[in-house]
Amino acid sequence: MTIHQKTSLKDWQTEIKPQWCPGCTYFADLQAIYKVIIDLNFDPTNFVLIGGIGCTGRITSYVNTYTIHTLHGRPLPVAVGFKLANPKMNVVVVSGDGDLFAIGGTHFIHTARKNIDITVIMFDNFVYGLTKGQASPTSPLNLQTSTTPTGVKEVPINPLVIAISSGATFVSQAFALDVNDTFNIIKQAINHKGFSFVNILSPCITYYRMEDLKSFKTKVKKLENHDFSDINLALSRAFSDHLSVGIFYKKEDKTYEEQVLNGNIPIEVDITQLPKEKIQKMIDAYS
Ligand SMILES: Cc1ncc(C[n+]2csc(CCOP(=O)(O)OP(=O)(O)O)c2C)c(N)n1
Ligand code: SF4
Repeated sequence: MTIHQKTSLKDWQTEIKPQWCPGCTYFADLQAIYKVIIDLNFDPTNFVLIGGIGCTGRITSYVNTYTIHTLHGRPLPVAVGFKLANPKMNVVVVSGDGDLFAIGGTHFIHTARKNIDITVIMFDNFVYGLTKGQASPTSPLNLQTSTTPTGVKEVPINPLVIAISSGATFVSQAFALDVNDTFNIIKQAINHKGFSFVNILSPCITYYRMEDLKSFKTKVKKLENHDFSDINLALSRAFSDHLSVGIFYKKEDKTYEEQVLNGNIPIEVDITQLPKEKIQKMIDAYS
């Protein structure tokens, strides 16, 4: 055992108690994530967790490893930079539906199409939680929120369809209340070589109406009789079974870093030795 090795839940928890509403589905998502990193025997010196903002982004304070709490919508560009500079690291992004599909929507598309070997886990609570329940891109039609008093009128974004059609090579969905299943799916996503996406259906229990929450549970089904290697079928199931859980699409392909780095490890740069005048000249050219 190296001095870095962590084997128990206690090792991976920080002293900070999660600041989520009592009963929030994110507690279950966090448990599934802890279970995976223990099961995969992650070495914290080779593991970075990158989050955006919102209730979801708080997760970076709860896992005892390298973490980066980025700006709203920006965890993916940060993750891409991190992976290219440190291709041996396990890079996992945890972000919300507002973060990944509103302000960060274009980053999602362009990161998926790179097939860079990172895992993106979305806590899909169907609203903006931290800022008190405004409608988000995944809010279902007619959901009443503080910004949509007469109900949401825009067609909700389908994260699975966007991920598959953008070039992600592992696209899956889990349900917060089934921790074991979520654990299994996240584990497969992390083991996948390429851009993997796990959407965890995690309805916000504070800003989602209670009657909708109850009926939500009955709508979640297992994705059965499916061939995840068939992209056309995957897209059609992602449309028709958007509340099903399982692996919708999976494909082995070259990763971005294999192609651009071509086996070369990026050199470490001593920032004190950077040619400051040259850099200033480049900055001035844009000002
Ligand atoms: C540039 C910018 N605009 C707005 C905000 C305010 N803000 C903080 S959290 C949030 C919504 C987050 O929603 P989501 O990503 O779904 O996460 P959740 O809180 O639901 O987990 C917003 C709009 C911000 N932090 N930065
Ligand atoms: S607002 Fe919703 S998502 Fe945020 S902590 Fe509370 S229950 Fe969870």
